[in-house]
Amino acid sequence: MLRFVDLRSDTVTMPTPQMREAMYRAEVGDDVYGEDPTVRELEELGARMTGKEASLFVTSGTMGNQLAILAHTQRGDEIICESDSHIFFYEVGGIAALAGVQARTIPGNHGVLTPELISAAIRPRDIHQPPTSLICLENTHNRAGGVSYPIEVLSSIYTLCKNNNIQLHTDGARIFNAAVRNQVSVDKLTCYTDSVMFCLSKGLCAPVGSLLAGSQEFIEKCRRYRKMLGGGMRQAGIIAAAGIVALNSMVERLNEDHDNARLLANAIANMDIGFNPNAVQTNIVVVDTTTIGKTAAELAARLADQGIKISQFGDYKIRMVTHHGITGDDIEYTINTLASTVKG
Ligand code: TLP
Repeated sequence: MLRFVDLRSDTVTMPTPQMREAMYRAEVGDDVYGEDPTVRELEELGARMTGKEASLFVTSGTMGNQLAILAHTQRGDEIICESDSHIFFYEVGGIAALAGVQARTIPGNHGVLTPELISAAIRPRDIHQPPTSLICLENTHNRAGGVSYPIEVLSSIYTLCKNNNIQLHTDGARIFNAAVRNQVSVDKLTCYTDSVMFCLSKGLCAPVGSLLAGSQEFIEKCRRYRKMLGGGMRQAGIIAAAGIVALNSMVERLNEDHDNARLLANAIANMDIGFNPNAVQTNIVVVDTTTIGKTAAELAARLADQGIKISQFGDYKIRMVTHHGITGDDIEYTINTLASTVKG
């Protein structure tokens, strides 16, 4: 029987039996009235873990990022983000359409911005120029292949922001992968940002939802914007219950996904296609297919014939993401299939 291995994304993870049980038993109420005890518990847990005053349960990572940008900026402002960041690349132009801000994009070093790069892009006070009001970092960086920021870089960027009276938002869709990679609790990363969005529905396996954390005042603003955008959910405790299980029991196991990504990376490095395995730090493996002599589409089709699904990240770029649904055997099968596809 053909094996089926879905490496397209960690968004394909399924809720665990413990999550389904918690969802079934969840106490619920109308969350727009602030009466859902399970949502409140999740939001308190998210705030506590990130060391922030408050957090807000939102439908998706995209909504969390967009609310943060709405709340941190005024129309006509400029925000700084990395050229390949999710906020710039994948959020449907929301920053322009919703917040009315423009992006100053800077290519990072494997997705990582430095204080020097950011500092050079901050606008001077000048009637002709838009004010820089927000810096957005992505940790881990998706398109760069799951790269995590060194903690000292986060700290110096935060200092730069404070010195320039600029807010700092972190797209931490996979911030728990970054925390596990750095062997620290997540608050050791989030102490260097004014707000952070993180996804419950990726490696942490919850079926739906993300949290946005920050100061009480910021979260109240975001709560209003969430309502404006139609994101006020009612008996949302049903899904929040899975989020609580995700935060309490799914963080440490991300190490397994990182180990599997490492196995895959080391094997690809042996395929003589100029792949640098050190670029892989967490659960994402991005491979340039140019030296294989095949486009991403060709490779994706060949692998799909063998039951392996991957993402195309460009004409000559593929992405494979390890997650809870991927076993060591799946990785071995992927390595063998990839090796013969690369040769053939
Ligand atoms: N990323 C998805 C796709 O949109 C590309 C994926 O499969 O990786 N920030 C980052 C860094 C993300 O990777 C994603 C999702 C989001 C935000 C948005 O989260 P959702 O999908 O919940 O809106």
